[in-house]
Amino acid sequence: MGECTDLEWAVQVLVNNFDKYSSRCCCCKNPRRISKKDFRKMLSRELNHMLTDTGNRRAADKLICDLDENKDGRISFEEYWTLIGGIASPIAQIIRQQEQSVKFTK
Ligand SMILES: [Ca+2]
Repeated sequence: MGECTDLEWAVQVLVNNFDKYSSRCCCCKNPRRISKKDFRKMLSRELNHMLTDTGNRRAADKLICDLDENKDGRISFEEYWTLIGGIASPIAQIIRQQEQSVKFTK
């Protein structure tokens, strides 16, 4: 692929991160999903600055439980995307607050 825009790059990073931790079931053709164990690994390795308590197993299990909409015990791409959306919204607020405070101090 040639040069990407920042947004295209960001989406690729998110998709690659999902691929890194997800796997396909060997006996069926189901789409890739992240197991609970690998999801905990992903939280503690990739999101330890933005989510608190990522090392806390009980907090991680609760998050998995909340995200696992179809209750199959694994995180699908759609369920993973819900997590990303959930993180993006408070981060966007923080960025806007910072922009506001920069405007006021100028
Ligand atoms: Ca699921």
